[in-house]
Amino acid sequence: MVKDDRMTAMATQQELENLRRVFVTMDANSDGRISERELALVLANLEYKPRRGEIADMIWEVDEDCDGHVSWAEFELMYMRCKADQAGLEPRKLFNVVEFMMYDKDGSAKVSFEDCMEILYRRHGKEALEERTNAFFSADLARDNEVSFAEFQEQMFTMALNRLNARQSSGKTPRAGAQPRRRA
Ligand SMILES: [Ca+2]
Ligand SMILES: [Ca+2]
Ligand SMILES: [Ca+2]
Repeated sequence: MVKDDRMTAMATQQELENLRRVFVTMDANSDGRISERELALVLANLEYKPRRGEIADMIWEVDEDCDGHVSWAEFELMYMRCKADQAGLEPRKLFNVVEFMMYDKDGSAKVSFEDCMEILYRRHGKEALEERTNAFFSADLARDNEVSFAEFQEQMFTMALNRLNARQSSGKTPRAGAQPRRRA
C-alpha cells in the first residue's frame, strides 16, 4: 500500500467509523451530544483527575453553538481541525482524549499492541509499522506493555514541545502574539 501524504491529513472512512465509535461511547445517554457529566465519567474511567473547571473548558473549546454540549458535528470538526493543525495552535485537550480512545479499541482504558496495530498500519503503512509501534510504546514508562492515558498524555506533551523546539531552531517561529485559538 503506497502511503499518500494528502490522505494522512484527511480521515478515511474507517477512521471516521472509529471516531464515531468513540463519540457513541462517550454519549452515555445516547442523546446525540456529550455533556460535562458524560465527559467526567469518561475521564474517571481513564483515571484522569481533571482540575476544577477543566471539563467545562474542554467542552467550551469546541462548543461552536455554545449549548454547553459537544454535538457530533462539533466533535468531528474538532477532530479534523486538530489533525490538520501543523502549528499546534488548536486546543487539544479533548482531542487527546479522543485519540487515546480511538487507539483503545477494546475500551479497556489501556492501549495494548493489539489495540493500536490496525490504526498505526492504516496511518503509516506496512514499512513504518514497527518503527511507529516502537515510537508509540516508548510512552509505556511502566513497562507493562500497555499505554495508560496518563502515559499517552505525557507523550503528547513531549511531542508538542519537540514540535515547538524544532520550529524555533528552524527559525520558523510563530508570528509574535500567536496564541492557541480561543474564542473571546
Ligand atoms: Ca449525551
Ligand atoms: Ca454544542
Ligand atoms: Ca485496550
